[in-house]
Amino acid sequence: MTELTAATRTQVLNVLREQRIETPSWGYGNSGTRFKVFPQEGVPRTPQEKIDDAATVHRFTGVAPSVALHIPWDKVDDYKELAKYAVDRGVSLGTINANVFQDNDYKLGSVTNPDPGVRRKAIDHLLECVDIMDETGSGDLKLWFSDGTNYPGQDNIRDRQDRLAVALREVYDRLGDEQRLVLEYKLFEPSFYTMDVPDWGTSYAHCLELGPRAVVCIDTGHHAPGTNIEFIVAFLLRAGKLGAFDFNSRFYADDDLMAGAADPFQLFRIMHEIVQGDALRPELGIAFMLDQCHNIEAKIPAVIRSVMNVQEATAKALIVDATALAAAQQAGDVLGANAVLMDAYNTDVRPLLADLRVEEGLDPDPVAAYQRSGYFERIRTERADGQQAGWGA
Ligand code: LRH
Ligand code: MN
Repeated sequence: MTELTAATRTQVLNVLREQRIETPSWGYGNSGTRFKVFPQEGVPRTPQEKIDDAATVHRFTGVAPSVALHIPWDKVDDYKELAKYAVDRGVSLGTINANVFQDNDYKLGSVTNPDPGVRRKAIDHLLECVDIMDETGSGDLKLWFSDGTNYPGQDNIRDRQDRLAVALREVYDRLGDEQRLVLEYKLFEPSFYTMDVPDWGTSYAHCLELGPRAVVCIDTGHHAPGTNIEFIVAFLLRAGKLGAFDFNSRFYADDDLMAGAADPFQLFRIMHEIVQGDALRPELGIAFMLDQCHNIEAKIPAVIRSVMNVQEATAKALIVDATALAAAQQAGDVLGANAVLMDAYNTDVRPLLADLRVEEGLDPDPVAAYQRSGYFERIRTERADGQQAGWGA
């Protein structure tokens, strides 16, 4: 149990008060697996209703003031109006996620497709997403490509990298001065032999080639089992190329379960590298987002719980006795150093976070407060008819 001095406690609370966790619009819609998508009562039908749910999460947690959009799942006629709709409800529109993974033309790839016509179509969608960012005032364009191959010989691996580089260059050059390209990698699925951006190294190399406003997105579900993600965090932080996180958790593959649910210790180790790198400061520009699917659990409470899991991992990382840790590391005291970290991890920080919420005028237990609010009962009735939002896959 790590004891906190009053000064440290105040410092930790100040950092936690400034934490910002972006929630995904698609986390409020229906989602599932290839076997089944289970609809739920009260699921939003429009981008506006997804924003209402995101605003509700922010109302109860105080640290989720922006919502990421996915195009075309959140397509509207007037994005300026949608941005105002969000602001009027206390949130802002965040990262714009492009989608070149659901069109029939992209079977053999989007920007890496052997067919130049298909590549053009995909690049035009990415450029359209930058136009949308100009409307919403979003800073980040997040690119994840399902592009890859399923069988050896299916296509030329190097040619696909050349095609990818050409597309990324065109999009990068279109960005405004305050805008960034955030390149997300994924080891496999939906392609099962090669993915064209399979790992952090490939994303990092393309981002280096592009320029300073190209950064890497780490989705915690996109690695081979056993991958030491906090090493990737430390490396990219040192290189100034860590741009964003898609937090979720998994037991096996890209399970997209609630952040911190499957492996809270891993989330703590990741946040420990962030805290050590002093990377929670907003000016570092690292976007902390959730990217999850709530296939069987109630969606809004699941997002609230996930935000709280990230807060708890962060609070544990912030209470690590950095002086004692550095001393033990310098002394080669292996067990001592590990014990300092485990002390913090094994410290119950929930009372600290409950106090913070009370200081911020929030209920100490956001999930219980949401359950008592009647919000679900209201949306269940209001949204009884109409087409529920989903991935449209
Ligand atoms: C791909 C991914 C990507 C999103 C999608 C919803 O697996 O992580 O970040 O576009 O999920
Ligand atoms: Mn993701």
